[in-house]
Amino acid sequence: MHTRLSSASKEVTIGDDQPFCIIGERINPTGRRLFQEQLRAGDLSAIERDVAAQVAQGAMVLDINMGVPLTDEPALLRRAVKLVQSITDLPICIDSSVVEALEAGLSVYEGRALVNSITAEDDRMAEILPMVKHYNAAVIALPNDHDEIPMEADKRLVLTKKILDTAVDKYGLAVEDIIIDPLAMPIGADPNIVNVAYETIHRIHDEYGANMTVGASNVSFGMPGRQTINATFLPMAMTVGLTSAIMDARTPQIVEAVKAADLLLGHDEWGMAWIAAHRARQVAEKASTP
Ligand code: THG
Repeated sequence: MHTRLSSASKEVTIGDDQPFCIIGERINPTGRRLFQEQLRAGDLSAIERDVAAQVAQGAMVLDINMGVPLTDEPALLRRAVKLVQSITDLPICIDSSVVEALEAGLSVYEGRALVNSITAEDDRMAEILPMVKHYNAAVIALPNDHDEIPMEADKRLVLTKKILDTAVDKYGLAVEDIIIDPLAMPIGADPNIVNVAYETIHRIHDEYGANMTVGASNVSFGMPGRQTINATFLPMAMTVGLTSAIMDARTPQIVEAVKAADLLLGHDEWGMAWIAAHRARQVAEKASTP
């Protein structure tokens, strides 16, 4: 099962026989007050630094979320998509809860985008899936109903089936163009909630072979030592079938944990990527030593 994303000049393939797809989470104003103020004033310059930092550490796709209260989100997202595409060739994940903003982003995007996201609600699917089809994009789907986030894997599986059936039978999408988000929630809120995510990932992989992504930083929210928790969560999720994550791509500890898991799970034959990254670090170190 391969999900293809692209920019004007670069293609990325997500699949369970591919290196894990690292989607950089950073271009998102949630919890960043200064960035929110800048965006409100129409200043998008921080995005250029966010792109550079994520690209340098190994992001393969970039998530863009422009959800700032009291702004024209469609206009902001349109500008952000254009800006990011002018400085990097990585494909983009267009992240918004506002349908008009998703449409604005898609309308200027060059390539095959990832739309983030739909839920299992009929009205949400009816608004967004025809657009995904029209723009030949792929889409992230959350097994959520109305306002309820199901706490059991069984319910998440039922909603996943509903989404896949609806997207394929009613809106003519291919299963490989639906990326399921099995819902990663803070471990601090419930000691069993990450086990529920692992069970959901395992069963979706078994039953549908679908590609999946999660907001990986969610699991450590409110805990100390977030980076270690994130760097442990991801390889464990990879062993049960997670194929990508919207994650902190700027922290080497987390990215290296994912790359080591790729190697150990047979997605980096002969350690070619692992060894090449090591050599590149050696060269960079040598160059910076006087
Ligand atoms: N699923 C899907 N999409 C998503 C999420 C998901 N998009 C948004 C979010 N969840 C994933 N993105 C982020 C982005 C940033 C952080 C977490 C998730 C984050 N930010 C720092 C914090 O809150 O501590 C603040 C940033 C800073 O100040 O440096 O952790 O689950 N489909």
